[in-house]
Amino acid sequence: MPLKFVRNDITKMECDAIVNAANNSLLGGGGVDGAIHAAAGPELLEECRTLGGCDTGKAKITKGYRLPAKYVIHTVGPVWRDGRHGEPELLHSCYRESLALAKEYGCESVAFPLISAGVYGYPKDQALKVAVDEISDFLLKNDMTAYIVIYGRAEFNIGKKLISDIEEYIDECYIKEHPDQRVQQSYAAGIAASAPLPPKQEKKKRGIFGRKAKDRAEAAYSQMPEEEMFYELSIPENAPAAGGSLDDALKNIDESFSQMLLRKIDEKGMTDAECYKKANIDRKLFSKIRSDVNYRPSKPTAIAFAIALELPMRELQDMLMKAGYALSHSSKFDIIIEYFVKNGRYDIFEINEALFAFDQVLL
Ligand code: AR6
Repeated sequence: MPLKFVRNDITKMECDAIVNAANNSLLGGGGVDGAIHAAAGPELLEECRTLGGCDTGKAKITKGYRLPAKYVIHTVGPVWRDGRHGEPELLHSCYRESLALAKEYGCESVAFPLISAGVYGYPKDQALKVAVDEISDFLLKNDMTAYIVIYGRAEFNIGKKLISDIEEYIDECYIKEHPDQRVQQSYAAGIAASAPLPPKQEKKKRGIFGRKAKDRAEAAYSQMPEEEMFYELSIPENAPAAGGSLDDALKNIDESFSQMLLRKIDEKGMTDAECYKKANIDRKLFSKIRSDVNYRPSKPTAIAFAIALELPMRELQDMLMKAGYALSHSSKFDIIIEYFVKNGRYDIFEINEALFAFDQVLL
């Protein structure tokens, strides 16, 4: 996929170029800069001496020497003051200039650290957002694979509010899927749990399996008609009648994943490229799916397309079914996807940040 998040030391990245978060002198320093110079060897510093420094927000390129990467793109991020001294514009510019250089040198893959997010003090969540915005914008128009290299866990920091909303949603779904006996009993007894929660419970803290979410989920569960507890799986209109021959049944084979994908792209008025880029899917993989009517994608790929097409929950489930998958409340990954779809949030990079934060496979 064109934008990937990886947890790694950037000096180990085997791609055409890695980006260095340097300073104006370009003569080395601490942090990622120090690590890159140490791994590349003294020849890197020698070449850097010939460059005459670099302005903040700009970028310069050198060879990679002893690094696995062919090139190092040195860029100088802004020092964070309060966000009102042009820091965001300068940081955006670092990514734009670095990507432009990577393109000029024919790079097919480039890895970025979170520029300015260390010694220069840029708030990590905001630095990450700038990185994702600028790189994904570039990838919409260019064929390249970009990596955002995450060095420490704290660097990946989607908003606390979003994390707690997702946690609460996971709690609620988990409870619906795994109702304890007490809940089942109250459901059987037809207890309407619409009464407000006792004040003591209302005050309790939220969080993974926190009481408040659990109580609300139990209340919701006990009010829910049985058929709504599970997704409806619609039986196709052309489903063969019981007792027909196997040949007849096979004649009625349903639309495949690939056919549904192409139909939906047309219906949405998108071009193929718009769709696979928005889905963060490689062009070659898309071509394979396009040319093979029976292609069976991986589950994350199928979901990525459904997200790019902004399909509502029911259609997303339908599309997944065609690839042989479903979303279930027994999986955190599935619940997180469902959370975003139900809230109409179809930004694949935001979803990936959340999946990463919850240690799940990314799209
Ligand atoms: N691989 C990937 N990421 C890393 C690595 C690594 N090996 N090491 C650190 N990071 P910083 P800045 C992350 O301080 O804020 C230097 O002295 C780190 O966790 O390296 O732009 C320069 O010479 C952080 O998220 O760069 C400048 O003087 C990110 O890389 C100054 O620091 C950037 O942290 C630049 O400061």
